Amino acid sequence: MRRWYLFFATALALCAVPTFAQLLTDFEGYTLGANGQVMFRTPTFSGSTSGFLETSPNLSQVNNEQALSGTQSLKVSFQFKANQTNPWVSLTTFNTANLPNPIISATLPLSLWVYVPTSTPDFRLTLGVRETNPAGNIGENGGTSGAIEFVGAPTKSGNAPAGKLITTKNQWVQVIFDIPNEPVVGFTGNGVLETTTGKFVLECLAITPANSSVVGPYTLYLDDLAVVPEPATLSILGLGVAGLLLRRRRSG
Ligand SMILES: [Ca+2]
Ligand SMILES: [Ca+2]
Repeated sequence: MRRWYLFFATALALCAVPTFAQLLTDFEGYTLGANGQVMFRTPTFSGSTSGFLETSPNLSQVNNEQALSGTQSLKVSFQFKANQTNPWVSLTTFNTANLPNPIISATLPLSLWVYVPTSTPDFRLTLGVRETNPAGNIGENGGTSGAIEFVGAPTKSGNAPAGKLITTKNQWVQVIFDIPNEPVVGFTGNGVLETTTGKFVLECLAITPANSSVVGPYTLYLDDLAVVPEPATLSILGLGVAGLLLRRRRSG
């Protein structure tokens, strides 16, 4: 009887873990070639950073050149003008036609996958969250009112945040912003994460060149943005299951 219970509890725990991730988008089902239409605007859309950029390339485009899940991802491509001070790009979700201003959790990590071709120079990736106190579900439109904080960057130069350094080329890499435990620096905000609802809006991905004098072009692919369980929660759950099995063995 207890053995069955243990088996059932273990199976339940193992099954529950993967389904807990809440997918924001995998870019499947959207028209190939759609540019600035799915979650993210084109690189030059944000007035905060458009002055740093050449007008071409200017892509946030649904494509099938690379994909982690399915056959599609989002191809992002841009180039900086020469001789810019503290250049960066705000790849914003501001009122995009599809999946605008998506709500994310303030207490759970945001995961995304990035593929960087060899030709793209190294860059840093930062998560911009907007404190809109959204009440909706994860992934729904959380609105555009509130201050913006940079998550995953301890410092910024000018307004260019020094987020996670991305150097791996030619393969999909998972980038996790463990929101409750990341360094935070203010953009329009005060550098402190604040929410009355336990949620934020994913306002932008900030891309900062590792070497500010390297103009690019920068091309990268994004896929499978999701709110995922805390790594610690997974470990504790795993330890709990292992502990149960061990106890069962010892007592048996
Ligand atoms: Ca995909
Ligand atoms: Ca704040």
